[in-house]
Amino acid sequence: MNKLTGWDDTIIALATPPGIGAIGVIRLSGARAMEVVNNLFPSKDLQAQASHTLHVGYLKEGENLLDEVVLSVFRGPRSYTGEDVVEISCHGSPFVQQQVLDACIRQGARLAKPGEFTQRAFLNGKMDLTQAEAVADLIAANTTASQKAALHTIRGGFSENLKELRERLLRFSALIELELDFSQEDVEFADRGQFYALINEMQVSTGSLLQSFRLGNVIRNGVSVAIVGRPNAGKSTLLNTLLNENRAIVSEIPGTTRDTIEELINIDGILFRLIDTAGIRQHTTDRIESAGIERSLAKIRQADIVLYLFDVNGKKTDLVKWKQEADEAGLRYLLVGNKIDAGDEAEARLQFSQFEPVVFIAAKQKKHIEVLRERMVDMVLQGQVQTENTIITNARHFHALQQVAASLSDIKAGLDRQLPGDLLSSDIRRCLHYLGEITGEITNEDQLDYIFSKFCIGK
Ligand SMILES: Nc1nc2c(ncn2[C@@H]2O[C@H](COP(=O)(O)OP(=O)(O)OP(=O)(O)O)[C@@H](O)[C@H]2O)c(=O)[nH]1
Ligand SMILES: [Mg+2]
Repeated sequence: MNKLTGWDDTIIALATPPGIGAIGVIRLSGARAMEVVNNLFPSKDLQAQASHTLHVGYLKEGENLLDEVVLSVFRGPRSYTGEDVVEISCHGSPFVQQQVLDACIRQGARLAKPGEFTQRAFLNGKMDLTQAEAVADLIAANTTASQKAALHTIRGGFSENLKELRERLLRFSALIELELDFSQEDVEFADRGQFYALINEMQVSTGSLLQSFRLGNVIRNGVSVAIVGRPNAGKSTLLNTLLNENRAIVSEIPGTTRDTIEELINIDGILFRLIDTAGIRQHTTDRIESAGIERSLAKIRQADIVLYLFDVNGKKTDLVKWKQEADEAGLRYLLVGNKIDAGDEAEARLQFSQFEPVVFIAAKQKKHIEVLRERMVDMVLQGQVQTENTIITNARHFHALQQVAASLSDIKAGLDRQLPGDLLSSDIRRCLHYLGEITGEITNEDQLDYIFSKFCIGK
C-alpha cells in the first residue's frame, strides 16, 4: 500500500487522443510501473536506469513482438504524479496501442479512471486542487484568454494568495482560541486592531475575486451575442461578415431568417457565440414567422450581450421604443446602425447622435466592422485588465468564495459589536474551512471523485 495515496496499484491509460496518429503515448503510474514495462522490454533492465531518461527498443510479450517504442522514465517523487511514471511512445495505430495496453494490463497494471493521474498528483502534494482543476481547463482551452487564465492558476497564482491569507487568519484563530483557555481572566492575545485590518484586506481580495467570475465565466464558456432587429436590417449579413463566410441566407425579402443560427467566433482571444435571429415585427399573420419571432425574444432574454441592428436610413421611432424596453429589462446591449453606405454617413451619424451606445457600420460592405469588434470586446472586459490578475473561472471556487465573503462579514460584525473570542471563533473556523476547500487543504473523497471524474482518461 502506498502510504501517501492509499493506492498500491499501478494505473495505465492512453494519454493521446484515440485514433490514428504519428505516435501514441501510453502512460503508467504507480509503484510497479517500471516492473510492468520492464517485463515487456527485453533490451535492457529499465529498473537500473536513471530518472528522466529515454530508451529505444522493442516491446515483446513472450515471443510476440508488439512494437518499436521509446520509453520515458520518471522516478517518483520527481514525476507528474509523484509516483514512478513510465511513458511509452508507440506507433500511432489504435490496434498496436490496444495490444500494448492489454499486455501491460496482463502484467498487473489497471486502466486508469478519468483524471486519476492528476488526482494522484494532487494527493501526493504535487499540486493543489485549484492547480489540478486548471489542468483540465487548459486541456479544454480554446482561446488565448482561457489558456492564460488556466496557466495563471496552474502556476499557483490563485492559490498562493489564498494560502497566504488563510495562514494569517489561522494565526489569529490560534490566538483567539488561546483566549478561550484564559476566559476567566479577561485577556486578549489577538490584537483586535490588526485583526480588523486583516479582515478588511481579505474582504477586498475576496470581493475582487468574486467580481472576476463574471468575466471568468465568459472566458470559459464564451459570450452569447444575440443579433436582433427588424426584418431586413441586415442581421444575417452582419453574421456572415463577422464570420467571414456565407453562413446565413441573406435576401432583400423581409422575414428571410426563420430560425436562429448560432456560430462561434474568436475575437481578440475571447470566444463569442453569435446568434442570428428572425427579424422582429409587431404584425405578422405568418405562423412560421411568429414562431421565429418568439424564439428571437427568448434568445434576447438569454443573451449576455444583445446587438440591436437598425437601418440608419429608416425611422427613429422603432429604435426609441426598443431602447426604452431594453433599458427597462436591464439588457446589456449595443445599438448598431447599419447600411451607412446607402446615404450620407455624416448625416446619419448626426441624426442618431442622441443614442448611446451606438456604432455605425455597413455590414454588406464590411465597413467599420473593426470598430464593432472592439466594442464587443470592451463590453466583455469592461476595463478589467485581463489575465494578469487572477480570474475566477470555476463555479466551485466562486461558491466557496461566496461563503468566505459571508463569514468575513460575520466576523467583522462580531468585531464591531466587540464580541468575545468564543463567539468570533465559529465564524473564523467557517471562513478557514471554505478557504481550505478551494485549494483542497480541506476536502472529502466524494468531492474529489466528482471533480476528477470530469477529466479525460489519461490525464
Ligand atoms: N446597402 C446595404 N445593404 C445591406 C447592408 N447589409 C445588408 N444589406 C441588405 O439588406 C437586405 C437584408 O439583409 P439580411 O441580412 O437578409 O437582413 P436580416 O436582418 O437578416 O433580415 P431577416 O432575416 O429577414 O430578418 C439584403 O438585401 C442585404 O444585401 C449594408 O450594409 N448596406
Ligand atoms: Mg436574416
